[in-house]
Amino acid sequence: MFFVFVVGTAGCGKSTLVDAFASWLLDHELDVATVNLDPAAVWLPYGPDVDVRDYVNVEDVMREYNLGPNGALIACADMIAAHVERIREEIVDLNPEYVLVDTPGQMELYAFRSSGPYITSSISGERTAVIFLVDSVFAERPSGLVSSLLLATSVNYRLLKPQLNVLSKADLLSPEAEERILRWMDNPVEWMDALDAEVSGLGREMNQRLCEALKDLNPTPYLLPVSSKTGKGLDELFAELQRVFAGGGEEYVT
Ligand SMILES: Nc1nc2c(ncn2[C@@H]2O[C@H](COP(=O)(O)OP(=O)(O)OP(=O)(O)O)[C@@H](O)[C@H]2O)c(=O)[nH]1
Ligand SMILES: [Mg+2]
Repeated sequence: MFFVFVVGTAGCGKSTLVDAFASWLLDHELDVATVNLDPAAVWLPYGPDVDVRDYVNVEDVMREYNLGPNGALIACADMIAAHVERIREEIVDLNPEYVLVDTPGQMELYAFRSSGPYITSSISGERTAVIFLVDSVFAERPSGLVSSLLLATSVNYRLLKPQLNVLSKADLLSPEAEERILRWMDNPVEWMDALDAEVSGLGREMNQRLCEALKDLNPTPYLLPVSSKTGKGLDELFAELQRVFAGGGEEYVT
């Protein structure tokens, strides 16, 4: 079994990608199971084969413990950890080739609390990859790309799995904007120039240092443009995941 965890900021397109990529795998006659780890999901574009809401319901937790929405989500994250064995059994019983895992919208709850990395390592197997979605809306600005890649790096640091960074909702970008973002990734000097034009003063100095830190951490950064709406990039996403699973994953650690 190959496990793929889809992670990213609220509304960046995680659930839609799980839906689109599951359909892509099925169209290519590959067996796939979808797992929803978001206890607060009201509606999902796919019917999850394994669903954390069968174990933990955020509204029940709010009522039972008199918690607000964020407090309840924190409690849910910890409660899910208590059910990981059963969730893992459900997945193993299905025995698919690919397991696509949709993670909670509140990325910091998933990645930064101790339960998220614990859940990830408990339900996944040896062949596990993380897809981190960088929302196109943020990446269009040079400083937005810096902060998105810093987030990608902190998720990588927390989960410690081979990670593939994806530019999501690529259909919303003009061809010129997409090219520009990919050029910034390849050419830090051009990225720094764009940062200088965008921000002044303290922000400028910080941008430069952060940009350099990102380059130090990953001298060959990679960002794959994908659209779940048009299907653009899904072939490449599969090919890149194959490379990660084949053991060439080190290069994707951001
Ligand atoms: N144009 C376009 N819209 C997209 C794409 N992927 C997702 N969206 C839209 O973005 C919005 C959020 O998508 P979701 O898949 O729910 O995002 P999410 O990351 O699962 O959201 P949360 O779980 O709430 O954090 C929806 O309106 C989607 O239709 C895409 O590739 N292109
Ligand atoms: Mg979602």
